[in-house]
Amino acid sequence: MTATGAQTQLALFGSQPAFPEPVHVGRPNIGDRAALMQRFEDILDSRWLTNRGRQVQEFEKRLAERLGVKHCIAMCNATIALEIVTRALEMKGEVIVPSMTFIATAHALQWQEITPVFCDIDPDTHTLDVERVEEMITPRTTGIVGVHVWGRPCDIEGLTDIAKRNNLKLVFDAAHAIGCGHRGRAIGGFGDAEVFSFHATKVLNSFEGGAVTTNDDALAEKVRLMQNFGFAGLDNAIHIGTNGKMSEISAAMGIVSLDSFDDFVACNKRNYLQYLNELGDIPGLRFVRYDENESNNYQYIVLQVDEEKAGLSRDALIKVLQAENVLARRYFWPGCHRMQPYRSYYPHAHLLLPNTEKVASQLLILPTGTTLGATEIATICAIVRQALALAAQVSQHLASHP
Ligand code: T4K
Repeated sequence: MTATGAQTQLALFGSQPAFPEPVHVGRPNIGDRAALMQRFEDILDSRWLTNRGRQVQEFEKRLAERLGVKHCIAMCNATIALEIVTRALEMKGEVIVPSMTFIATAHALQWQEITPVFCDIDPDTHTLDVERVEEMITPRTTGIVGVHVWGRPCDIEGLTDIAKRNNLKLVFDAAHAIGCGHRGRAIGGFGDAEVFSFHATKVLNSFEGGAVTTNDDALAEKVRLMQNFGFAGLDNAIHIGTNGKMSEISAAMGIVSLDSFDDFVACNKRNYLQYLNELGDIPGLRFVRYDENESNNYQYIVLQVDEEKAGLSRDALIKVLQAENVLARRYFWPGCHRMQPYRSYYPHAHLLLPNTEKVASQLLILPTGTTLGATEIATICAIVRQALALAAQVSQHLASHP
């Protein structure tokens, strides 16, 4: 991918976009292709394509070792993994979740006719506000699903304490958090269970995929049963179940991605530091920062735009970027509570979610990952700087010509 240079003329004024091809958020990282092809050959030769073959077993073992957790159950995706683990934990009635998350977190509950009760977030961490969680508990509450959004851990101790005191199950949606740590421990072993996503857009991908991790032997056994139709041996279903299995080809991709994981993270970190360096001091722009005392995967470049100080709204900035072929995203706008079916079920939910509403209206996600280099990032930063400088000129002009 080539860009036309850091001192680009904005396409808004009739010139060519800075990037001839779209620059996406979520471009997949791809590891050693030869190693991947060899694994594909092995799968075909073995004629064992799914149902916990060698690749899935190896992927699960390596993930469990890396995360320091007793059990890792590979899944076809994180959404099904969330459905299975919350069901295995017998969550029902109401479950407290943030609205500031991908819709899958809420849908995994609603799909089972569990009511997702949307709770507000802390405006700085973007994760569940523990005090608000406590207030949302009712006699129908059976659990909490916290989300380590952007890979930054929830207030794990606070949520664990609330869950214990109120006899609630606690699951973490760790879809963003592979390779991230909390107080020196890898995400993966907290709560009753954690759920990862290895979707194509994630720092570690298996095309589609996910995993449940837990240190609870009985829960792991139940999740394994439930992901494979409840089968305990041949022709013997002993439990209700579904099909949550990961295929061999996905696991092969996962293993090859794991082999290159540290390189992917190093690249993400380089990109993140460049963005901070080039845009970090601009009034009205604030990047989500990662705690350098912990492990991070730096997979999301999250920029918060304060329109009053920046002179340009988040949505206007997105439009400028799009005109330049930079397809920034508005994760997680407008919040689950403003999407269906929740918008119809709870039309007043926004009244209890002021921080979610504000944050969701200000965030934009910028492209990163191994497909981007320093030149492309410099160009993206130049576009942002130019857009803000132009907005400032326009408002100065308007102020001096009332
Ligand atoms: N919990 C949380 C907190 C999550 O963020 C997610 C998923 C889940 C649970 C559920 O996990 P999974 O069941 O998916 O394992 C994308 C992903 O599809 C989704 O997995 C992810 N979160 C979410 C944050 O992003 P969309 O609707 O934005 O996808 P889409 O098709 O617009 O693509 C996103 C960007 O990636 C685009 O710029 C295009 C680019 N892309 C996408 C694919 C698939 C590529 O460049 N190549 C590709 O192969 O949800």
